[in-house]
Amino acid sequence: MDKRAPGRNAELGLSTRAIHHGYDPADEHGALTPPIFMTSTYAFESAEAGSELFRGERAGYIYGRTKNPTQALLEARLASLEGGEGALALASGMGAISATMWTLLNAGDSVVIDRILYGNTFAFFTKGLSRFGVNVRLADFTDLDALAHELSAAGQVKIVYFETPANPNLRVIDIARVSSLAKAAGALTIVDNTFATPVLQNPLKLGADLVVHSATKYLGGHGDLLGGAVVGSSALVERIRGTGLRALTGATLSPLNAFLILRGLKTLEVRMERHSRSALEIAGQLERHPRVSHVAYPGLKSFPQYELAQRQMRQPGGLIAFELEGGVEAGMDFMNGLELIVRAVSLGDAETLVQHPASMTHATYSAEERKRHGISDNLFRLSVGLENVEDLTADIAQALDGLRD
Ligand code: 4LM
Repeated sequence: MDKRAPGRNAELGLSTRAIHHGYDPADEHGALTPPIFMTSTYAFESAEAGSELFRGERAGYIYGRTKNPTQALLEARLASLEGGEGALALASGMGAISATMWTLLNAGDSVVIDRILYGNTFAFFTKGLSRFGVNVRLADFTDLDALAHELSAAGQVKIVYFETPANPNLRVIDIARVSSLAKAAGALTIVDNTFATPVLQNPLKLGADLVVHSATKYLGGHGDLLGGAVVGSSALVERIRGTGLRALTGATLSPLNAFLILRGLKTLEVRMERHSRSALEIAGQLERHPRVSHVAYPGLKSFPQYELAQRQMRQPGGLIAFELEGGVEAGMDFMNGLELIVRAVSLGDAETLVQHPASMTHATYSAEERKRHGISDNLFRLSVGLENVEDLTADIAQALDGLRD
């Protein structure tokens, strides 16, 4: 579409770009759907051409670890949706995060990370990178004074890293204000936009330098693949491709999965609307139920950062965190009492999923760390899917009503 309407793409709507950007059927025998290039390597026109490709004197494909045409189309679309110059597709969200950090950091560098992160991201920083001489410091990013203090106390900070909404308790971080504090301190801001997706917010437009994604979640959208992405300036993204992907992780997305994510992107906007609408209804149902002691959902007026969420996010998203009267035991009984909703980690799928962060996705935090960081052991997380909402509310009602007194 960019070829047929050069210069017009920026004006096109998000779904239009998710469906058309970067592909012209005329280039591929008129095929409506872009082909999957299942190839590991590429034939060089001549021996000299191969050498020129390696020296960067000629554009083209060399080997599938770093570039593939199906991935390239996915990368163009993700860059367009997030408002970045470039994007890099990787094998998983953890692949995207590790390739990025290993490219940008050296032993002796400092990073400041938010206290609430997906469990394995937290482990990557605090138990992984820290083993290689990176100084990993933690701050509560909802407290901007504390963050500013940490930025000055840590010496020169290279990277400021957070998720918003954060996994698992959905705390919302002010992207514009954190980015400007980081910039003033000479640090790059990196935001994990997995929970929101580019449909709900665009961190790059609010001052962030890079966005990372677990494409396993909403971008793929169907629970049938693992994938990841990094989006930002071409210079940063190409550095991550050349170092973090090519030499340090080899975390390459398969062409088939690139195709599946491209397919998922076509319905991303309509899916996010449905996820958000159903989640708002379910969050209200939970809030009204006497067995539920706490509900965290950015679309509820009772959410402590409701105003910020309204300002920063176009819709509140599909994830809800909640606690029941009776704590973990009641929550486990609730999970076991569900008949339609599936007990599983991950999120962003068509199926509604429920899990217990303290013993599942956030078991990488010690009990002491969870307490210190404000991740309640009683918290349960619901990823609201695309089923008919009345079937979901009925399942939740019967599981809550079935709890022992
Ligand atoms: C989960 N999450 O929470 P891969 N960033 C965020 C995430 O939630 C995740 C990743 C990165 C869950 C997985 C089991 C905000 C993952 C890591 O799983 O490596 O694609 O993404 O349930």
